[in-house]
Amino acid sequence: MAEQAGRFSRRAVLAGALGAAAAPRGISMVDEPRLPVPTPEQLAWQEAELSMFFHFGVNTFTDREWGEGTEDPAIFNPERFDAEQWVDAAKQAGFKYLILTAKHHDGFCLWPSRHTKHSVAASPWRGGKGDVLGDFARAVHAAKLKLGIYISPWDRHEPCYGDSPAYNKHFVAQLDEVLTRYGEVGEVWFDGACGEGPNGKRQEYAWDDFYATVRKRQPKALIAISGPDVRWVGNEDGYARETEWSIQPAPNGARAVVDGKAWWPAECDVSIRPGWFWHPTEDARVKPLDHLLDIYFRSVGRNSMLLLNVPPNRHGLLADPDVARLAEFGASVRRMFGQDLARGKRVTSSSGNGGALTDGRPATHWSVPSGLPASAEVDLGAPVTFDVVCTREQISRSQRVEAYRVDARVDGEWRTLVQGSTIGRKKLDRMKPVTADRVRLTLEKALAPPMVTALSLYRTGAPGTE
Ligand code: FUL
Repeated sequence: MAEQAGRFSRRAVLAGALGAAAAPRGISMVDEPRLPVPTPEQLAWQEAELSMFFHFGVNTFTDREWGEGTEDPAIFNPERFDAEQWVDAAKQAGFKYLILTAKHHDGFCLWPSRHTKHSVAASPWRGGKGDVLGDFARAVHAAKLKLGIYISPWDRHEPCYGDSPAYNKHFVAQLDEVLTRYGEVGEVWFDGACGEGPNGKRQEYAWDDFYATVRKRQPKALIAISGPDVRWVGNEDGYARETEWSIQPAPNGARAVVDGKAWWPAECDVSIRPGWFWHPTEDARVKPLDHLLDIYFRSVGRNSMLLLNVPPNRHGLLADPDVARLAEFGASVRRMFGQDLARGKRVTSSSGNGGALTDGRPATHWSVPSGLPASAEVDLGAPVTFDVVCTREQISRSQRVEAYRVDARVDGEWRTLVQGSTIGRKKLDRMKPVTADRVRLTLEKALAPPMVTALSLYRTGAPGTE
């Protein structure tokens, strides 16, 4: 019941964006239309592809998903806590932004906050001198990865919750702490969940104050989910839609608005286990490798960031099955995309510089100044077998392609392999293995003159290509 309320609230915050699967209207293909583009931080974030969530706190010790706020800090004692172990496992598997639940809905703070007694300082762990967020931040920075902080506005412990001005002040003070004590922060993750306060009053969050605090203290941090820089994809399965636009109706707080639209790319959150927190019975329910790879194709391969949750256990460590699965996942992704079979192959295009598609250089793109459809044909020289076609747009110049097609010449006959819609940062199309000596990309419809940086071919053996 409560859980439903939380999910609904987050949806409500995003109402307007979620229905926007279709192309943003009102823009026609003219020479250089005004389209929103990513900030440098959004661009770097999208290039990173993989981020990891660590749900950890009193729920880890109570076997619950949502705490009540009445948990005794005495239960928090992860006696072998080692943030470096978490960070190593994430880094080896290719994850670049690591986000810790510094405070979940139960209100227990994983850092010693001056504004509440309900924190690690009241726990027996390290004699009350420990700081989970501090150790985590140090390990993330030492590994040269990006630090992310999840801090729940909904707080079931804090007595002033529900007295809106008082609680908003309290929350801003806590935000200020986590944003000033731990070095550079790359992402701040706000959940929209908003329950009743103990006094029966409903808390009205002062989002503008929250955003202003982040902008002031960490101008480079992306504000995610209930925030204007990164958009929740709308489910917790890790799946984006086939058609996924980073151009969206501008949310409140957007940095740059162009004709009512902003750059608001999607993030796909999902847990490696059934729950967000660690539960003793779920060590045997870590998602199989094929499931995780399928998620990769449906998130990263659909113009989105994957945010995979891996919850530490009561020892304060990632459990063995999760560590093993992450290593398999990282190795599989590296192997699958290790060799681009189209790299360096000759391209003939109906217009523009099609050669940019196979030159392996992200900075160059095939630019089609006017007139669609336009096509570019890759001569593979000899029959080549592949099962994934990867296309990429030059998103520093916005997202433009609305419809494309991929055809291949198999035994002298052309056949259509893909009839697609959006491309965006990266589109991965899976198929049964195809052996072809020529592959043709046709751009059929676009908001503006398309700029496509890459057409790559891979033999992956991935799930969905059997
Ligand atoms: C949800 C929360 O209520 C869950 O507990 C979890 O933190 C998930 C990522 O977001 O809305």
